[in-house]
Amino acid sequence: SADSSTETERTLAIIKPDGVSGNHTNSVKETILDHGFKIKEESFIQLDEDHVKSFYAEHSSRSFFPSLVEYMTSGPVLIMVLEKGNAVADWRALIGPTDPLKAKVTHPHSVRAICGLNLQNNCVHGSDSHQSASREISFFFKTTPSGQITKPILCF
Ligand code: RTP
Ligand code: MG
Repeated sequence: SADSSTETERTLAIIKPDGVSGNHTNSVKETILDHGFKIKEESFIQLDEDHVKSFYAEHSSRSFFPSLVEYMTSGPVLIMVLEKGNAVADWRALIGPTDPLKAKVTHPHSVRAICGLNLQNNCVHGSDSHQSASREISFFFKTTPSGQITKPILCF
């Protein structure tokens, strides 16, 4: 077959503070592995306000932004680089809709349906496009020219 780099793709997953404090880390990681993703790199980190403001910059003008910043800095998160074919779309499909209360109705087996609490405290993040995945992975991790991921840039 062709070079494996043409068949695999990477995306950024985060287990958010409510997911970590709610003890969902192990079950979410099991779900990830059960669905054929490799966890290429992972790290527990504590985000500060500047990190979150930059990471979620696209939402800076939204009314929920201050609350989102407070939420994402409220405790440690687990950041992971996931790899498989179609990783970006497949991880978004696995986590389900943004609002866990809606997810419970429309996607009851999704991660957010099972582990999410409400529209904000929804347990997990997933990159929403290839461009976002590339930006978000480089936000947290260094990647060598050959594509190998090294330790996170934001390591506390
Ligand atoms: P994410 O970026 O975290 O994977 O979530 P998403 O694409 O499904 O949703 P997005 O629109 O990007 O929103 C980012 C995060 O902001 C919080 N949120 N709060 N209170 C609200 O109205 C509201 N809307 C969004 C959620 O934590 C959401 O995941
Ligand atoms: Mg998003």
